[in-house]
Formats: sequence, C-alpha cells, structure tokens
Amino acid sequence: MTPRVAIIGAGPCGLSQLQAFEQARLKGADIPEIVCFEKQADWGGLWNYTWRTGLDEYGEPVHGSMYRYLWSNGPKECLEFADYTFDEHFQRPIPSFPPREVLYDYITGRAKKNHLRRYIRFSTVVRQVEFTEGQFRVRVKDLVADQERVETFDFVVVATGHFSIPNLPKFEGIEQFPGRVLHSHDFREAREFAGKDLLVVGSSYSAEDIALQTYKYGAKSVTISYRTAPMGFKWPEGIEEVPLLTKLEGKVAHFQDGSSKKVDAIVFCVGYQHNFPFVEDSLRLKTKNRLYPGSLYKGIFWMSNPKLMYLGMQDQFYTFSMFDVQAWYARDVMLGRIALPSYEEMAADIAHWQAREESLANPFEQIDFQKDYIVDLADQVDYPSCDWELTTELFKVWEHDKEQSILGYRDKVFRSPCTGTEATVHHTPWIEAMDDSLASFLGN
Ligand code: FAD
Ligand code: NA7
Repeated sequence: MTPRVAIIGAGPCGLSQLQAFEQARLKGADIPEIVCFEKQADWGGLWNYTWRTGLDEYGEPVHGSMYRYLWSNGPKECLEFADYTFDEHFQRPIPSFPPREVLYDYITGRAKKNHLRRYIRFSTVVRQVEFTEGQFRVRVKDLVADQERVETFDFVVVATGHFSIPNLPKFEGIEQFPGRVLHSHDFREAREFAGKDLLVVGSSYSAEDIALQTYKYGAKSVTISYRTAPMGFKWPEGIEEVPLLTKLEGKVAHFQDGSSKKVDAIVFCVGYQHNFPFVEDSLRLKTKNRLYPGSLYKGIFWMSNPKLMYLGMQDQFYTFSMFDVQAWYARDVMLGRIALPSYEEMAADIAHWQAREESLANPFEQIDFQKDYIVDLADQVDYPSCDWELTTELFKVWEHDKEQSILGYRDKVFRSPCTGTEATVHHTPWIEAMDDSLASFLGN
C-alpha cells in the first residue's frame, strides 16, 4: 500500500513540503500519496492578502495577518529558495526589500512552475487530527460543499503557521476607551490612522513595522509602549518609545514611568499564540514563540509520535529557506532515507539545543543559532547548496543598518548567497514609496 501524507496548510511551509516531494519524484523516487488541505481559496498563507478580518465568508477565523503596504522586513537574499532563485523568477536583479505582492509572486512562481496545485484541496479546513490504531484520522470540511469527511493517513505535516491567532492581554480601562482598539492581526490599512495620535503596544517586529507604516502614511504621532525593553532605534520625530501601558482613563494612556499621553486609537502588537485546536491534545504543540520549541526533534518531529511533524514553528529570522530545509528533512524521514533515533536521544538533542538557546545574549548570536540549526539539517539532505555563512553576515549587516537608520534600512542592497547577484537600488526610497504594487516595484 502506498503510504498517505496529509499536509495541513498551503502557505510557504506547506508549499516547501510539496516542493520537496516533487523534487524527489522528478529524480525518480517513489513518493507517497500526498494531500494538502488548505482552508483558504488560494495558496501562499499569510502572503495571500485578504481585506477580511474576524470571520471569513464561511464563518471560519480569518487566517491573514498581513496588511497593505507591507514590505519585507528582512533582505530577500536571506530567504531565497536555493532551487528557485530570484534571478530565475524575475529574470533580472531586483531590490533587496520587496513588497508583499512581489514575494507572493516569487513563492507562488515556484509552486506554479512545479504544478503543485494538483496536490492541494483548497477551501478545505482540517477540523481534527487524532491517532488511532496506528493511523491518523483527519476530519476535514469542504467549505464550499459544506460537507465533512474523515480520511486516514500514515503521516501528518502541520504547516498552519503561528502568526494568526492573537495573544491579547487585558489592560485596565480598555473597555471604556472611546476609540478604535485592535490587534495587529486585524491591522490592514495604515491610512486609517492619518492625522491621529496612535498608541502601539509591543516592542517586536509588528510594533516596529506598524509604527513605521502608520508614520509613513500620515499618523500625527505614534507612541510605542514596551514591556521588557525599548527597541531603541533612532526614531524620527513623531515616534517615541515609552514603558508599559498601565491603564487607560478615557483617551489618556498611562505608562509605568508615570507619563501619560492622549491617544485616538490603539494597536496591540503583542504577538500570537501557537494554536492548533484541530490537533488532539496528546499531539498538540504547546509553546511560546521561541527559536527552539520543545517536544520537536530537529524542530520538526513530535517526539512521542514522530509520524506527526510540524514545520516553521520557530521564531523566525530565516523563513522560506529554513522551511525548505525542514521540509526536505521531513520528506527524507518519511521516505525512509533518514532514521530517527530513540526517544531518549531525541530528548537529549532537544535539551542540548534549548540550553544553547537560553544562553544567547543578543540577536547576532540568535542569528548564528538559527543558521547552525539549518545547517545541521541541510547537511543531511540534497537541498541545493547555499552559502549559509553569507546569509548570517547579511542578517548582521541588516541589524546594523536598522540601528543606523530605521527609515532607510530597506534602501540597502545585498548579494545573493545562491547566485552571487547584487540587488539593484529601488527607484524610490522606501519612505517615499507609497505604491506597493508589483508593477510599481518592478517599473523603472
Ligand atoms: P502561514 O503563512 O501562516 O500559512 C499557513 C497556512 O495554513 C495558511 O494558508 C492557512 O490558511 C492554512 N491553515 C491554517 N489552519 C488551517 C486548517 N485548520 N486547515 C487547513 N488549512 C489551514 N516573513 C518574512 O520572511 N518576511 C517578512 O517580511 C515577513 N513579514 C511578516 C509580517 C507579518 C504581519 C506576519 C504575521 C508574518 C511575517 N513573516 C515574514 C513571517 C511569516 O511567518 C512567514 O513568512 C510565512 O508566512 C510562514 O509560513 P507558514 O506556511 O508557516 O504559515
Ligand atoms: P513577537 O515577535 O512574538 O513579539 C511579541 C511582542 O509582544 C513582544 O515585544 C512582547 O514583549 C510583546 N508582549 C507580549 N505580551 C505582552 C503584554 N502582556 N504586554 C506588553 N507587551 C507584550 O510578535 P510580533 O507580532 O511582533 O511578530 C510576529 C511576526 O510578525 C514576525 O515574524 C514578523 O515578521 C511579523 P516582550 O519583549 O516579551 O516583553
């Protein structure tokens, strides 16, 4: 009997898994029967922009967290697919920090080239995964036909992402706040805040970028409230960082240092939950957002039942290329090319990585850590070669660039670790580039 593999999600991780199997098939391997379930009507995951918030047309929670005018927050050279380079896709060098639509075009370009759509059942949400009598029972709902069914699989790959279900703490006085309050998951259009005094709570990537977006599109002021530490960039006039929000009194926000500010709207950029309600409790990953989640051998395999895999569950410096390497490794385990060690050895390996993770002192060490994790996997699979050392150097330059100029770092150019191609300078500095369309980006 041909084994069956269920891949849940056709975002970047799910597409990496499909690509990994397709590459093996093209090289002559016998591959399992593969079914990818995607609850949205199209592929690309978060990169498949939706205007919707809350519930979708079927009453399902909207997956999308991306917003208009989103430009890559890291250099594209650090996420390049080694088997489908930017040069191959665009047929010419392009700038290093593309907007969402351009990266969407790139990710889906590889999937189109390899005809991966044939493996995917769109508008099909996975409702439940349980393991019984040596197999996974997967209950899915075809949203268009409004019908549920159960299928059995030998392996399940969870590729549903972890930046979709908001973490949202309560703050005193929030119920009475007479203005718009939202989580970054529901943020879509920066112009909504033009002319307003905005409060952004949080001090990580979402807070940084939503503060910059709203500033760029005309917010009167942006106050960023941090819990642990300020981001500390050289913010332009109009953006400032303050300690944690303690309470709201009407429109007035009070902060831990005793200061206060009258604000018109609040965006909570306080992160997301790893949330997999469709996975039975004994198989469900429970973790905070960290570089090496527990219970996953090689960051992928559910230790107590490694036929269940999770992709992309790490906090991410690396994205698409890391997902590829994970998918190649997961594929080779499913194909029987790589044998997994005993439970005890897996536990010891995870403990080793987590001990190192806990000793990391700064983002530079975190970048090296994630690169070492990737290289550990890449060394054992036939993923095309890539200069991983160069990617860490680029990430470190990028960190310095952000410290130098938080408004200007996206105007820098980098060299591809796959092809050596030098990126071009974009025709318009990021702070002045109001049109984020693919046509405008690629226009001269
Ligand atoms: P996702 O992209 O979230 O895809 C998961 C897929 O699973 C979705 O298509 C979803 O519909 C589907 N799904 C979920 N539940 C089910 C279910 N029960 N049944 C069936 N299907 C299901 N990364 C970068 O490299 N550069 C950036 O600039 C960048 N910006 C970001 C900005 C924002 C606002 C966010 C939230 C993330 C950003 N990221 C960025 C990181 C992002 O996590 C990755 O780029 C990538 O999208 C992760 O891919 P994924 O496949 O793991 O998850
Ligand atoms: P992250 O990177 O997980 O960061 C979450 C942030 O939220 C972080 O600064 C936390 O502060 C802050 N946080 C969490 N809980 C609270 C409370 N209770 N009060 C105040 N602040 C809090 O999520 P992001 O959304 O920024 O980024 C996720 C992805 O989206 C990322 O890959 C980007 O590319 C886009 P802490 O530092 O822990 O004190």
